[in-house]
Amino acid sequence: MKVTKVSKQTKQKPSTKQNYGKLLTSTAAAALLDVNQSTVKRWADEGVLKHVRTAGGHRRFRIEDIFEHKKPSHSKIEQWINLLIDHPSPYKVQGNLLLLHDEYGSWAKAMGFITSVMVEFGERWRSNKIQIHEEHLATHRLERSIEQISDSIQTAQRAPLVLLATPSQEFHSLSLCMLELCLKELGWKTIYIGKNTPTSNLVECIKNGTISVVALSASKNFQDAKVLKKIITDLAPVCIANNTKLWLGGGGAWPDPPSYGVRFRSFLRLPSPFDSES
Ligand code: B12
Repeated sequence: MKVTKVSKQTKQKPSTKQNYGKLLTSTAAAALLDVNQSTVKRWADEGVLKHVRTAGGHRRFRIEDIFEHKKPSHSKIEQWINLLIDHPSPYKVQGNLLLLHDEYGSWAKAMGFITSVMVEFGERWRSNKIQIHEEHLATHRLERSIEQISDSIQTAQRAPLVLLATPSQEFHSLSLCMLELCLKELGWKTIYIGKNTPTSNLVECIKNGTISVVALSASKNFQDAKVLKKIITDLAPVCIANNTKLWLGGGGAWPDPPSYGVRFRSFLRLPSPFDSES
């Protein structure tokens, strides 16, 4: 979905803002959607929920967009949770993922929706509404289905290579599978190192000289900001020496902005390998 910016210029042209009708704050939108304010902000930033920005940078929502979002999304998240804990065949999950891609128009947007499903999974697990084995089964099934779709996407032999990993002690690797799918759609080649990867191993891989980007994911569970900062400090010189970019994503406590590399908050702003900046 498109995010329209109400910038300083549009302030001088009030008709644009007037055309957008009565606007709601994040708090009001959250109350209508029966979720907390941070969820509304995340949905807005991921492009899942349409919004505009005020000149001061605050998110504002149209009531029509809130109602449009409320109907399908809530029941859709519920349907996905039921699908994943209901011992589905991998084909059924894959089929539903492909339909989701059709509906959203890109894997980046579809994976934004799947993130919302996983966040809800986490909430239900935390409040004991879902048992550990159900969460494990669902994550594993989803991971395998996403991997199979990724494997079926061909990218050019000479396309630039992105290495995907999570840092030491980080076991939340589903985000990497989701990222891999988004990257392959854009035309990147990927190498999946996966979870719990020591920085020293990443350094060795970068020194190989064939990697264009190292993409690291740290989940919300990784709140040790010092450790994450040190990973960046250790990787930066070897990345610079080998002309390798560093992308940092997930809800972990990465410094923002980092001393080297780019901090991502969703899959939406991933560059294409054909962009001159990539
Ligand atoms: C599945 C899951 C697990 C699985 C992971 C399996 C796997 N293969 O991934 C297992 C069972 C291993 C697990 C373990 C644990 N988990 Co867990 N887990 C989850 C769950 C439900 C989903 C994780 C996920 O995939 N999220 C979806 C990803 C894609 O979201 P994201 O990380 O925010 O990333 C977003 C963006 O930043 C971007 N992105 C991510 N990475 C990157 C990278 C790049 C380069 C880019 C461009 C973008 C990008 O994509 C996403 C889209 O917006 C979450 C719930 C949640 N809120 O996420 C809990 C959760 C993260 N886990 C939690 C906990 C507590 C744990 C354990 C400590 C439990 C325990 N007592 O053992 C352990 C810790 C293990 C460890 N050391 O890492 C808590 C963390 C609480 C907190 N501190 O806030 C959560 C939030 C659950 C909860 N509600 O309480 N978990």
